[in-house]
Amino acid sequence: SGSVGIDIGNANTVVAVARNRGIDVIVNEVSNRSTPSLVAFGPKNRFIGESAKTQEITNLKNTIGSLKRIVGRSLSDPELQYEKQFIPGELVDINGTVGVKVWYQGEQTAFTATQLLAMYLSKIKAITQAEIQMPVTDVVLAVPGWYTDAQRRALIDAGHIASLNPVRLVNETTAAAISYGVFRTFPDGQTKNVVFVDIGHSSYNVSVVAFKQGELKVLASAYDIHFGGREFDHALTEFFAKQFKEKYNIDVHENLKAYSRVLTQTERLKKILSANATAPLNVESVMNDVDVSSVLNRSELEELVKPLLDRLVVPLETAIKESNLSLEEIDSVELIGGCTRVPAIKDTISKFVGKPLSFTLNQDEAIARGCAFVCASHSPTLRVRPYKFEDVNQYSVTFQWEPVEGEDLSELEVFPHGNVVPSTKIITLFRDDTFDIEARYTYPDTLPGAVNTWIGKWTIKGAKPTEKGEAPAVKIRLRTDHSGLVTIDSAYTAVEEIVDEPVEESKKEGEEGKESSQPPKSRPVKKWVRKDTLAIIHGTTALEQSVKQSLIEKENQMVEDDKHVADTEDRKNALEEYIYDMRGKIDDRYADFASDEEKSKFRTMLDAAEDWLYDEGEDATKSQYIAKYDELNAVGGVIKGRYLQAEQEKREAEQRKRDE
Ligand code: ATP
Ligand code: K
Ligand code: MG
Repeated sequence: SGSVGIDIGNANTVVAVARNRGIDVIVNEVSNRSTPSLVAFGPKNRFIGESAKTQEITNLKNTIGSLKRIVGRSLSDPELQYEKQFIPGELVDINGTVGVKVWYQGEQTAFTATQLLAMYLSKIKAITQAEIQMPVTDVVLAVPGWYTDAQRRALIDAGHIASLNPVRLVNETTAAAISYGVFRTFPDGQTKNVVFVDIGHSSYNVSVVAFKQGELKVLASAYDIHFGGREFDHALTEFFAKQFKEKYNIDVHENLKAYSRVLTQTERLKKILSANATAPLNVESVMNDVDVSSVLNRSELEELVKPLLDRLVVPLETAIKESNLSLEEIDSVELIGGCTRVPAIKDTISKFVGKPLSFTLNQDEAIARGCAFVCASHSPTLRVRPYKFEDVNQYSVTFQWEPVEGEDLSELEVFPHGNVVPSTKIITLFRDDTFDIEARYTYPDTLPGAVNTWIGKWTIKGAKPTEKGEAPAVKIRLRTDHSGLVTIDSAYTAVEEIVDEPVEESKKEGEEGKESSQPPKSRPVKKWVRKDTLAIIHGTTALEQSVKQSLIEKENQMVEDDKHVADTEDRKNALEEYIYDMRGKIDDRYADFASDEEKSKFRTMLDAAEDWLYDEGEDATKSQYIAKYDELNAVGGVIKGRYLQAEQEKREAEQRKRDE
């Protein structure tokens, strides 16, 4: 299977694949290097990616975006109130997680955000497989560094539902840093400090990264989760909405489609203003048969988004401060993400850091490329240069337990903010029975919007009293793993025993290699000796295996349904084409190969089939189209056969002539 990296953007998703000769970004079915992150539903099938974008404006409520923003959240999350302004569909609760109501196959139904993301990933998988002509299972997915444990687990679940194997999650700016560092040389012993700024459609992430030859370390990261191109578009669209109310007496807020069309044109205008001083905006017959038009210049745009621009330096300031580097120690500032094309953003950042900005990386593809590299390094078949990278823990994690008598501690902040990721810490509890350990985020206020602080509960089974009737020491390996997931790796009982340990004698100069006549010295030391491995029952926000299995089956069924609809459409097109093709040829190429009676009969058949296609055959089944095709071809095929036969004889006769 290929080594695939996926940067799931809120607007566009980019896929890169690592092969022996390097890393390539793959193109989708319409040859684009990125695919709209949308899933839509119709009367018969789903539309995902490009096809979802094409039908978006005519099917707004059934076209779902913001997938990465809602996944792993519950309906009661206050953050979803903010998110609602970008989602025309209705959000609902499905077993404690957020879902979206849609019309699909003629019925009102709802899918969880995890399922919707799985549908999207399933399409991305199909696009990738078609392009690389290889099965795809192992993938590395990029996530915003601000994702919590629940969001990370939900994304992994989505990957599984799409029959993918997410071997690892990598924070987006870290992935960009990897593509920056891997193919660069840093002179011996030298460190280079680089700030990565990614401003995309929905979020603004910054990381300060220290590079050395063959490795990188993320020193600090900071975020503004409500800062991206969509906030710009929203501010500008509100301005135009107000202007149109005064100028044309229409309120585009009253009409979802009208608002959406203005929004689309506003985004276009915004992009034009990144390269031009002024830009026009026109929407024909936006509502009530009114055509609207306007014009905006760059300084007006900057004024309208001033509240956003005023916040721009905050994450930058935070990350640099936490990295303990001074501005002078920063060697360069690399910009990625579509929104960093806005001149005012570039100017403000450049002014703040007091140096020119760098655009070394491909700003749309760096993250996916970094992920593909990481996926390749996990692959047993691909050989890649070794590269070490360390990330940083964003949210402090506390583990807690029910204390037993004599125990004064019931919780411990194990992985503080700023801690290295991945990392392991062993704690010791004295227990002689099954017990639970839970993890939660220590500081709710630091999380990305108010979320449940609970991370998970692990039940550790099988500890028994020792021969002396005492509770044995249980060593518990707590971990933030390489995907940023909080977990308990293993647990085992251990006893302190006196062990003889050889003493390393410091050899005197000149004695090197001399045989020692004395027996090797050893001394008794107290040491923890590992005894029984204990079973752990994991209780996290991840889906249970049985639930996941049934969602995998559902997804596979929907893929089948989509395929069936696409096949039916193909058969219908084939029939239509056959009718037109044969109607032309019967009086031309095949004219001499059928009797007048045959031709007239065939023409009648073709006419009838055409009438059928535009009547009840408009919406027929796949087998009906096939049957109709075969019926025509039973007659047409014979005529065509005579023609081909004659052509063959002609060629043979010519060949004989040449041979003579
Ligand atoms: P996220 O990283 O938030 O998940 P994403 O990765 O999909 O989202 P990008 O593809 O990096 O986002 O950027 C998309 C955003 O960049 C859109 O809001 C788009 O309007 C904006 N954008 C793209 N080109 C330009 C441009 N020339 N000028 C201004 N903005 C632009
Ligand atoms: K993107
Ligand atoms: Mg992005």
